[in-house]
Parts: sequence; C-alpha cells; structure tokens
Amino acid sequence: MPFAQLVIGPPGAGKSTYCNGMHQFLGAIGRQCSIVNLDPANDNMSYPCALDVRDLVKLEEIMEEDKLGPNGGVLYALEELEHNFDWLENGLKELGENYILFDCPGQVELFTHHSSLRNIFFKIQKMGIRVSNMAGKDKTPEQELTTFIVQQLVVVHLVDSYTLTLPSMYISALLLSLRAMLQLDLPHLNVLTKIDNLANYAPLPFNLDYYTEVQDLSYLLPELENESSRLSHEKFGPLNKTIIDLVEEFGLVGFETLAVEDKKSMMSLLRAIDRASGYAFGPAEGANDTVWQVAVREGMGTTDVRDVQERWLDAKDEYDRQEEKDLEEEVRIRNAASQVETTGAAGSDDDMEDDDGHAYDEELENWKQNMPDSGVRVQRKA
Ligand SMILES: Nc1nc2c(ncn2[C@@H]2O[C@H](COP(=O)(O)OP(=O)(O)O)[C@@H](O)[C@H]2O)c(=O)[nH]1
Ligand SMILES: [Mg+2]
Repeated sequence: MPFAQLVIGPPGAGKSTYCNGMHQFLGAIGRQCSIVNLDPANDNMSYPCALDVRDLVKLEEIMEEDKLGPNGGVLYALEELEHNFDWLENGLKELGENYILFDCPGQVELFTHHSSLRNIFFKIQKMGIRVSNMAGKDKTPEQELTTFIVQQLVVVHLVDSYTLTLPSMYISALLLSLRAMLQLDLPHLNVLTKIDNLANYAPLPFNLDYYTEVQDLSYLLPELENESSRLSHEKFGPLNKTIIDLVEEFGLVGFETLAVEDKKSMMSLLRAIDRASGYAFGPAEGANDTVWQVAVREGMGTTDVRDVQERWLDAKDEYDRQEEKDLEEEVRIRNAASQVETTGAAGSDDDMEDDDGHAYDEELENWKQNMPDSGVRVQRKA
C-alpha cells in the first residue's frame, strides 16, 4: 500500500459514493485499488470492501453497551480502533501494494479536535513498506539492504457544494477545511462535491472560481449581512470580519470540484490527488491502454474551474444534450464494430480499433476536440 487517499468530510458529503466511483475509475485505468471502510456506522456499502472496521467495532453495539449517542459512539469506536491498531495493520498488509481508499466517518469532531483519527492516520503513514534492493538474489539477510518507503497519504476532504448557496455555510466550510488541514497535518485537498447539483439552486452571487480559489472574502460581508437579520446585528460585523481575516491570513484553503458520475471531473481530481501524493505511474498501467489511461497519463484531464462553471452552471443543458448525443454515437460505433467482428469482416482499419473492436484512437480524438476549452473567461457577476 504505497499510496492511499483518506476520504473525510461531513455526513452526506458524498464520501462513500466517491470511494465507489474512484474505485471504479481506478479499475478502469488499470490501477489496483482496494477500499477500506473506517466508518463504524457504515452498514450499507455499495462498493466491494476489502477491510471493514465493523468487523472490529459496530456503532450500534457500542451505543447499546455503553449507553452512548451516535456521535459519542463513533468517537468511542475510533478510540477502540486506535488502541487495536494491530488489527488494521494486519489487514492492510494483506492488501499488498494496492492503492487504498479509506472511507472515513463523518463526525466533524474527528477531524477538528479529537485525536484518534489523526493518530490512526499517522500510524498508517509510519507503517510504510520495506523494499529490498536484492530481490531474487542469493544473499544472506545480513547482506540484504532494505529501503523504507513512507506511506504516501493524501487527505481528500469532501464538502457538499450546497454550502455555496449561503454565505454563512460557505464561511463555516472554510473554517472546517482550515481546521482539518491544521489538525491532520498531511497533504490535503478540499473538494466541492455534487457540483452537478449546483444549477438546481438559486444563482450564486459570484462565479465558481471566486469560491474555489477563495478570492477576496470581504466581498462576502454584505452578503452575510443580507442573509439574516441576526447576522446583520452590529455585534456580528466585527466577528464576521475577524473570521474572514483569519481564513485569509492562513491562505491555505482552496477547493477542487467534483461531479462523481462525470469521468472528466474524476480524472481532473485524480490528477490533482496524484500531484499531491507524488504518485508515479507504475508498470500496472502500460500495455493495452484505454483512452482514459492515456488521458490521465498525458495530463489531458486538467480542467479549469471556469470550464467547470460553464459545464455545470452556465451551459449545463447544452452540455447534457451534447453528452447524450456523444454517448449515442459511441454506442452506435461499438455496435457497428461488434457487428463487423461477428460477421468476420474486421481488418479494414486495424489501427483504429483495439482487440475489442473499440475505436479508441477515434474516441480519443473526439474527446480531445470536445474538451471544454472555450477560452471564454466568465466575468464575475457581482
Ligand atoms: N448529484 C450528486 N449526488 C451525489 C454525488 N455524490 C454523492 N451524491 C449523493 O449524496 C448522498 C450522500 O452520499 P454518501 O456517499 O452516502 O455520503 P457520505 O455520508 O459522505 O458517505 C447520496 O444520496 C449520493 O447519491 C454527486 O457527485 N452528485
Ligand atoms: Mg458514508
């Protein structure tokens, strides 16, 4: 397990859905991946779980036995896990060198001030792996030199993009993200999830890049005051200003975006995560590449937030229609290819198709041309 993502975020932010989606995406690009569930309340998993903390502790049993509520129960369960780290360590060793996704619990206390989750992450990081420099050679153990590689962990902190719809929620998301970054002290990416849902809410007063790049927060002050009569009270003015100054002084928080069902969005996020973890493409990704493997490796997946704005807010319906058309076209090409294959008439255009009769080069070319790269810079509305 040389590389892993620690997926955190408040309940409902989309952690388990993301783990499922990322597991499928990594599988599609040929990266061996396993999911480890660290959420003792997660009793309905939609993904194949390689190691489940519920085999060690179950939230409902703790609540029953120790007369705790759901929040206290999760904290207690994580303390149990910390004190029984051997169980996790042995389980992780079984997973060999797979890329790991940790689906973490959502109680914010765990990544704002409670120490167990942080201690568990540090222990995982220290586990590392030993790599022999003499594999396969006839040497005694004394002669054998080993290099210790520290585990490369990246915290992926998911926040529902619904928080953008109210200035006070956005500020609290900034504070939460900042606190998690300081508390966990690991390479860290904050991600606004469900970006495909944003168009369903009232229009935002600023463009998406304002929120993802955490631009001049003083613009938010009047918006905050307009939000509710309580926030416009004279006492709140200086408090709001102080909080905003605090976030700006650290200058640490920024956001990636994610629509979990959109491959381009997943690819763009994976590239950001790979940059943060220093992931080097291994031999598992090489021969028989699919279009998505090529695209991830060649860096074609980097998406600008202004393109995300155009795709999911400004021209969502047009893009949805176009994608539907592209999909129909892809299905048509696949069907035509498989028909050619079954009638044995294949071979007229070998270099355009792989063994499955799939027109990868053509698909790659189409895809490159359809990459959202309009060059239009959307102006801030307010
Ligand atoms: N529209 C949309 N819904 C999502 C996305 N990601 C997650 N969801 C939904 O958000 C809800 C909560 O997701 P879940 O993964 O259970 O959140 P968790 O509590 O953080 O593990 C589910 O109903 C998901 O279907 C997304 O990218 N787009
Ligand atoms: Mg979950």
